[in-house]
Amino acid sequence: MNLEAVIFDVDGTLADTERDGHRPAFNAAFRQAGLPWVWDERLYGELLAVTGGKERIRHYLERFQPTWLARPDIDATIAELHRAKTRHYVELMNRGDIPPRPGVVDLIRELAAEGVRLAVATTTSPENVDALLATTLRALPADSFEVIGAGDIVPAKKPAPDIYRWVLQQLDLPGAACLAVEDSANGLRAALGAAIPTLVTVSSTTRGESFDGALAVLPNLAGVNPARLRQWHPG
Ligand code: XBP
Ligand code: MG
Repeated sequence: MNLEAVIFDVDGTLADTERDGHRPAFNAAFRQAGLPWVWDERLYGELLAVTGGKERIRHYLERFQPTWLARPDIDATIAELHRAKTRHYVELMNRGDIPPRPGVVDLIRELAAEGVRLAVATTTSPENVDALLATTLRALPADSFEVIGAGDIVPAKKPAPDIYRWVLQQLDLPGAACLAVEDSANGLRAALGAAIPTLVTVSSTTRGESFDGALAVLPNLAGVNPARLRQWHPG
């Protein structure tokens, strides 16, 4: 089947946002709420096993602050912390310090020029995707992605395949006509679960993960063009 669409993950794939954006934003939200919780790089690397910001905070509490989970207002507390985290993340992006990963902008431009359809499938909040498009990816037209699947639009986040299935439905394409680009084992599992051939571009937080089933595993997307994607795509 011809390659009709490429579906990009966001965090770690388009930019190194986990290390430079999400982690500091979580810490800023905790600080602002007067909480002594600090997620250093090592701990954050472990917490990344759980995707989704609200889910990650809950997972942290389960492991390290179990008494917090017994509080009657814990759901509201997590939701408020996460809203604050999103505000800090968007502010951080607006400072403009986070560059796209190598090869990302050229590849997206070249795919668009060849008429390949473009989409996003991410567990991150839609506000975060908008901020990334307006800052890190401002070299691209704002409407580069025809479909954006993000955040709570599906209840089960990666590694569940739901977000990829939702995007396929919006594109009205079978998985075999698409190619997904992911940086993590959770993301790879999600895309393969929706029967989408998947290329992996390893990020600073996913080195050392295992990527069985990927079409190829690359250090980044530098020099990757549509012709190479078609070679990898099973066709
Ligand atoms: C990204 C994530 C996200 C972000 C936080 O995974 O796991 O949860 O860390 O985003 P992927 P929110 O790259 O596979 O999409 O705080 O907005 O949920
Ligand atoms: Mg990712």
